[in-house]
Amino acid sequence: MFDKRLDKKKFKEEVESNLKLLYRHTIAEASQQELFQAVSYAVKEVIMDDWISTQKAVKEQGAKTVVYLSMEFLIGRALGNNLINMNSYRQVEDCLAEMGIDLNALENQEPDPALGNGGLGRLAACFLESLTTLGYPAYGCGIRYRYGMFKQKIENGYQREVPDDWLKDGYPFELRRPDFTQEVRFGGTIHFEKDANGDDCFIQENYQSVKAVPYEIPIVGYGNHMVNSLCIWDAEPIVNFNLDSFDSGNYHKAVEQENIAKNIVEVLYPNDNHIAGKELRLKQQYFFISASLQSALQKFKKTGASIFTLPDKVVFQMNDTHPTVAVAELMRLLLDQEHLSWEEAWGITTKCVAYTNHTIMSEALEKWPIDLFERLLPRVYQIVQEIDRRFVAEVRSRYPGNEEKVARMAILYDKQVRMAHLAIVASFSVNGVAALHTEILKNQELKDFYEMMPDKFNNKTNGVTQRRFLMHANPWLSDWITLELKTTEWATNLDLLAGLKALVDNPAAQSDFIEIKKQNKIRLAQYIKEHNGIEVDPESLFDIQVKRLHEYKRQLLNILHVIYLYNQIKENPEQEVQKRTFIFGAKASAGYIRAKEIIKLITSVAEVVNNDASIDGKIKVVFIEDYKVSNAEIIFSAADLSEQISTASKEASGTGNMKFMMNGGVTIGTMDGANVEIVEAVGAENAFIFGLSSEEVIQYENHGGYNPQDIYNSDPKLRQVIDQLVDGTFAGGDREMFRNIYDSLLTNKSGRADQYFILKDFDSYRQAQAAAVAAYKDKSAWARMAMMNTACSGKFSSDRTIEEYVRDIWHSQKIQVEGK
Ligand code: 26W
Repeated sequence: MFDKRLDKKKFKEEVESNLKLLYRHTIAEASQQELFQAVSYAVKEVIMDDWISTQKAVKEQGAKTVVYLSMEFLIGRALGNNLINMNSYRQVEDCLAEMGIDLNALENQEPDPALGNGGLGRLAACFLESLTTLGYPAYGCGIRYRYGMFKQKIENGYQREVPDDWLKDGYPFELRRPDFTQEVRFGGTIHFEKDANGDDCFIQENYQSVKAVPYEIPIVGYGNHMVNSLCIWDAEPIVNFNLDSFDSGNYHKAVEQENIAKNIVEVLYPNDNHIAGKELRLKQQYFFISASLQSALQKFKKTGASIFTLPDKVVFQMNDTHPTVAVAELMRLLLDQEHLSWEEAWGITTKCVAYTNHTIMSEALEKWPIDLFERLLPRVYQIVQEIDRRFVAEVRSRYPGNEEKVARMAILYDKQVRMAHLAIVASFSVNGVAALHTEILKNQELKDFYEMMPDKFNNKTNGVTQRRFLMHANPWLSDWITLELKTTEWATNLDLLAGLKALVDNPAAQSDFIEIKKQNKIRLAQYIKEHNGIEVDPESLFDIQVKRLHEYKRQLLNILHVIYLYNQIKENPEQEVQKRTFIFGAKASAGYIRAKEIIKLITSVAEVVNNDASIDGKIKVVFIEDYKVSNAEIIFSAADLSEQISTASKEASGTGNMKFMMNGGVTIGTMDGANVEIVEAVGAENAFIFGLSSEEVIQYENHGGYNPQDIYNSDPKLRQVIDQLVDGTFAGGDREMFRNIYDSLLTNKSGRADQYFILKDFDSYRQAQAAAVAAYKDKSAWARMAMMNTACSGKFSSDRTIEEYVRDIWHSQKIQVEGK
């Protein structure tokens, strides 16, 4: 159905007029980028009406708003998805075609806004989209980083980081909202005075301040005319640069303010699961939190309602600990600006904030040095001290004499502010992101807190939006599903995919499914040819691992297995083998040396394997440069096998696993994170599970690890693989290039030997791989398996996740928006 407001004639005129206004160009003169901008503005024009109606409806219906606080929103490209959600993709495609414009090419002109690192940021984007599609009023609050996640170039097999200047051509979907500017203060000194009413009044002096200016990006709901906002804050100097000022003191001050402001939002920290503890990051956190909370309070106060009803109208969901300073900032606003008592302010705060934990990796747990925290945020620190004082008193009264417990649980400890503890103490809800993850939180990492406040803890298994990862990413499969189910309703009710189970044994349906997969593999093969110059065979088994590079995710296990296969093929040249393409995509944090070494190993193995004529192209290895949301969309749909092979207990949930599953990728994985629930949904016979269980891993860890030497000595084929790391096979004769990786597997030079149980799980992984290849030989059986994965993926829609958050945590209500 063509959106009425998007009538063809008007739309064409709009595009032409935009070209003229923006560039003084006609269609014939315009570049692709200019066309992208003009078309995007024409689409935005339509979105605007719904955006206005949504704001009006929220106000009139007085519904509770979910404020999703996150340092990261990995939203990906907007044009195509907005059109899908407006039910106008095909029509606009046709309309543009008539004008001689290729929509797909225009989509590729859009920068891929990468304001996030990986899973956590992408989850935030899926959540906003689902909230809107389901009709819940919501705001995302984050930072308008000048440079997002770096672009990755592979040079000589190594990763090089290139700045992501995503705003250079202008971003058509954002809207600057200067009238909602806020001031954010850092540093200085504080003292209190009595005001006219005799109330304590905090005075902050000699502070530095910056202006926080919001930009809003529309989040378009699917087929419901609802548009929520992602609000990202930019920093500007308070003292405007004054060229008339020849007073050098002022001049310097002005330059200084300008720099402070610029610095704050300059760049996204590209660390995933690892904290650097940098002052600038704390500044970023406070900057966007203070601005977001001030703005939320202002909006609330405009309604004239009593401040005590705040928890009925807004809930702040903290995406990991990164926004946790919100707890103290909300207290500060309620105490110092609203002049509430501590008990009153605490009563409100603890009904408004909730916390999601996304990782148990200890190096990711945020702790700030007290001296830094206090210097940067003097008043906020006082408040944290008071929260800590009261909490510690409570622990002491609950567990008299148990000072060890106090030490384990305190917020301020060992000269550090433990952000997770602050978040848990203040939140009315603490959730993990998959069933297994939540159990580990309750029974291991956060055991003390769970024992003291069990009611707060709950699980919300992650999900992903099918609008982006199926409808936009895989139009062929989407059309087929609609045809078979005779409805498009699965777009908003993914459980309907279960209807496909009736077809899994139907030969015609199987061959359709195989054909669609093949088309997607051809599309990816073309991308690889264009971007890597490598020829891959779409008839080969596509085995794909795409995700951030981290030792716990074990890309190393995958590539060691590739080496193993390569050796086997070389030793047995006559043996029939399944042709396979191993595809990797992964960014390493700039300072994560081991991760970078692993990238170099993958690209080096690719170099040798792909150029060894003796193996006759039986296996190929591809490292896709610059893995990001936009190319992810063409990668997921092309996978036969989905690699989800983290060390059990380490991956909180994973969401790529769900994207593969929806698109008919079969999981080869460990019983970790949401894999457990994927296997439960699809049946163990439709996945390839291997490796230690999380209990076993935790057992070993509690007993100092295990001895990889035993395995090295008893498995000659694996030993050969490990030895090849240091015999120059993949390093042009250099025996040192991969020495560190070798050492990490066998010795405890730096930490525990084989900390991630790669040798321990190797044989089990090898067997699972062999089982997968054997299964792949039977085309019909494989098609059945792949179809079962799609059919059983309903649970992993972020719509389901959001409904659970609403039911158990947010208690918000849907609103109705009338389309014009
Ligand atoms: C402070 C540095 C930092 C940055 C990011 C620490 C931790 C993070 C995130 C927690 C990392 C992350 O993205 N975690 C992932 O979150 C996903 C969404 O819940 C899960 O699916 C992944 O399993 C988890 O690794």
